[in-house]
Amino acid sequence: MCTAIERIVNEHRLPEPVYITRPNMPLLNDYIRLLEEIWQNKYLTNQGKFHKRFEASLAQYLDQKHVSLFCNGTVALLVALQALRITSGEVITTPFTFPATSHVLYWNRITPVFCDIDPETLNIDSSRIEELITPDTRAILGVHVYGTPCDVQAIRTIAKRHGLKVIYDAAHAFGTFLKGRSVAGFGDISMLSFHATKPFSTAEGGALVTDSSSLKHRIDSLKNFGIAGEEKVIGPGINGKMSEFSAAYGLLQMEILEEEMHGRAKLASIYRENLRGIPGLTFLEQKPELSGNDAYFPILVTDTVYGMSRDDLCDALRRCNIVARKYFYPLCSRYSCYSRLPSARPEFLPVAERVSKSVLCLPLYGTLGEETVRTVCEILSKLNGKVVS
Ligand code: T4K
Repeated sequence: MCTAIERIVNEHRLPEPVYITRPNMPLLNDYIRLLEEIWQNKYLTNQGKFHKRFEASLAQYLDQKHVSLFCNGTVALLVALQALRITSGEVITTPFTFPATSHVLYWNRITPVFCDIDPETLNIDSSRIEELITPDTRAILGVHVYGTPCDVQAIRTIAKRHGLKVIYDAAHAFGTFLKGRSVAGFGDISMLSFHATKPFSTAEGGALVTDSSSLKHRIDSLKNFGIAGEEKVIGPGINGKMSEFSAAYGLLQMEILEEEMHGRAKLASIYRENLRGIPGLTFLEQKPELSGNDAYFPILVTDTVYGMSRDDLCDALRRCNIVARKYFYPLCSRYSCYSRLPSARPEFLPVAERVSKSVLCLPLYGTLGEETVRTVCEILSKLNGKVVS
């Protein structure tokens, strides 16, 4: 590492690691009060009182007809495919996502067909979907990456034209609203993740959202071993249930959600203000029609302009105790389990390849101090142009 970088690291190194995220936890005493109720009821899982209350509050907050709670987002997505009876053929999806998105297809014996992404939104490029449709295509699985909605209208039109289902991995999109409508409400089914690393969390947890009563019924039995009555099993289900401990925690999360969103929005605006104009660094611009959740703050590093590669920048930040993350590198299409698929060839995915090699997510969570964000920006500004020897 060159001396100029060494000097910046020594000057700005933070005393403790600053992680990409930290969960916003409710007051312990508030949770203890709910735990006392659980202790009294002795109902720990299987659609108990807290589960019912949490499901209803989420449906109300999202303004959606049906929400089904799950033990995590991955199992929820597995069940979404089963509920739509998509268990063979091909599904068109994005390679620029967390492994779970492709893996649920594989676990359902479906071949993922990777589509390139839009350079503006970093989501599946709707203008490239139709060329990938074959007689085996069953559905489109979009991901609202970093909470930015996919081109939902174009995808709906394509799906209608070709008789395909639409599923959204909305793991990042809880609390985002497009023209006032929850981003969790698009497609036949949307999946939410409430993992500890999300702005809204139940430690582990997730949900499926649909406006179809019959799908809600099928989802609820599939996540409970396929049971549809004491003496009735409608199909090979799984155990995807959320416990009362997570549901009670989720209810308390709803009370502190606004504060978390507010904190994130403020910090994201400080990032934007201070990073704008640093040569070779760009970030996603805010859209007036979108009320976002600031789940992540991704920057894209153009090494030839910034003077340092994304990987060297990530290393330099780590030396300053700033634990930025390369979400999402490598692309799913690069994993050994998918890299031999025809659609996984890098030359078919030029935008996704470029973005995954240049993206870096900076720390962002409600309780991250403003001063820390300013320090991260100062370091990014000072590192600009410092060539790694
Ligand atoms: N689809 C998409 C697009 C997703 O992004 C995800 C999950 C899914 C589907 C699947 O949903 P779930 O089945 O998980 O509900 C994390 C999360 O595990 C994962 O949920 C999330 N996406 C992904 C983007 O990030 P890691 O392996 O990068 O997390 P980890 O353990 O390195 O944690 C990051 C930082 O967060 C830590 O350095 C410190 C902090 N942290 C983490 C945990 C777990 C805490 O402060 N407390 C904690 O309890 O995957």
